Amino acid sequence: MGNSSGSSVEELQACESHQWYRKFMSECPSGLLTFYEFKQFFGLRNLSDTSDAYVKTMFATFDMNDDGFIDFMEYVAALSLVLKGGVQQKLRWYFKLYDIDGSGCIDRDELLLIIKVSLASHAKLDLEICDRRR
Ligand SMILES: [Ca+2]
Ligand SMILES: [Ca+2]
Repeated sequence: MGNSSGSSVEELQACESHQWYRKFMSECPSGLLTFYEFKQFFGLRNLSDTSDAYVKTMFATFDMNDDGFIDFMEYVAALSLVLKGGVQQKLRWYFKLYDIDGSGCIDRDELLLIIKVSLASHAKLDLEICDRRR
């Protein structure tokens, strides 16, 4: 990474991550997010079975010690990786996210699921945008 100090992108990212930390503290004062709260947190409602399975995998990726909760440290670790991590780190994280059965490779079914979920979420986004325009 370059050492250009005070670039606006870095400032923006720092500001953005600060907001995410505050969101966690205000919406989750107990410091532990359950799967249900995780969905609420990201505003994920009325998910199809496919999307729900995907979000569950995402939750498991955040929940590094597999205790069924996302604590603040796990949240910060995942967030800082997504916001500030290098390309390699991000790729590894996304790979883990998409390799649902943890086999070490992304097979045809997993690839199909990724496509299905991203199409579904785009469709949902379009719907939400349409709703707002009304
Ligand atoms: Ca945990
Ligand atoms: Ca796999």
